[in-house]
Amino acid sequence: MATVTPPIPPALAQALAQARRVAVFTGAGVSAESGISTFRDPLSGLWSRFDARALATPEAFAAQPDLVWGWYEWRRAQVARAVPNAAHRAIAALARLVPGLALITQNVDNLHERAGSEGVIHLHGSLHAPRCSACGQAASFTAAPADEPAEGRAIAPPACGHCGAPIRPGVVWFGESLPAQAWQTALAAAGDCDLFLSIGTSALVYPAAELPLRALRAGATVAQVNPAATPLDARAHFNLRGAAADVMPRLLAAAGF
Ligand code: BV8
Ligand code: ZN
Repeated sequence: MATVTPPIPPALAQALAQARRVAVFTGAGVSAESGISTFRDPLSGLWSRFDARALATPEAFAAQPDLVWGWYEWRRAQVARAVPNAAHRAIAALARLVPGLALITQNVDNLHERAGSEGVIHLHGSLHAPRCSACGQAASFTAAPADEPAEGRAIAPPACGHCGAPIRPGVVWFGESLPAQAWQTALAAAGDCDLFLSIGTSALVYPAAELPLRALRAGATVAQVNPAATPLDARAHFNLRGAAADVMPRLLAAAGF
């Protein structure tokens, strides 16, 4: 993808410099420059190699637990090999510079945390919070992810130590509700912020994609960082057509941070 380096609009830099409460909303694109596959990019997107929407469902896990668990273990290995990029680091730095910052992510990786962000709101769960598919008991990984599980390799999920049912990934699958606490916290942050930054998301998955619209309705300034257009383009006040790891450090610098 050609990296463009859009200039930072002075009005956006000023909005960030003066913001009292900032909500940052991230999707797979913020981890793309760390080498984590996004869902939709035609070249590397998970969709192109797996039918991710077919795998990221309770029905798929019930029907093919080994294939689904193997896919998530492959993704967990990908994350373990990755390092946070300049976008993750700029977002972590921003939290130390503005009075109130809420970081809401759709991602299931732990790169925001490894960049130093705290209190990350995971709307769609985490690769690092496996739990029993029956009794819900939290499980811990018995081993590091297989070094290089071949994509699509089936791996039998471990059995729950409490009830013996298969352990499942701690993510929110399509058709499943979002964690109530995370969703309520994210809604409140979107409704309360004066600047909402949507970074690296195709803005297609609901209800998460409601958040920038809620911020708009509440009168916040909404800016988007994405090399490609999304349905949010028509509504956002600012569309920075560029890569997050390039734009985010420049946005902080333009704001005088
Ligand atoms: C629910 C965890 C109901 C698992 C995920 C029709 C209309 C509206 C909604 C629906 C519908 N049919 C079904 C639904 C509901 C469904 C949904 O929204 N489907 C979509 C596909 C239409 N939603 C659900 O099922 C949700 N639950 O609705 O529950 C309910 C209600 C009450 C009671 C019971 C049930 C649950 C959705 C959560 C699914 N889980 N993830 C896993 O990871 O495996 S979603 C998953 O996909 C991600 O978490 C993420 O949210 C989404 C992918 O989106 P992005 O993060 O945006 O990534 P994507 O690849 O799409 O885009 C990357 C972007 O980055 C691109 O724009 C690209 O240009 C950009 N980019 C690339 N490089 C860079 C970059 N940007 C910046 N810098 C770069 N370098
Ligand atoms: Zn159990």
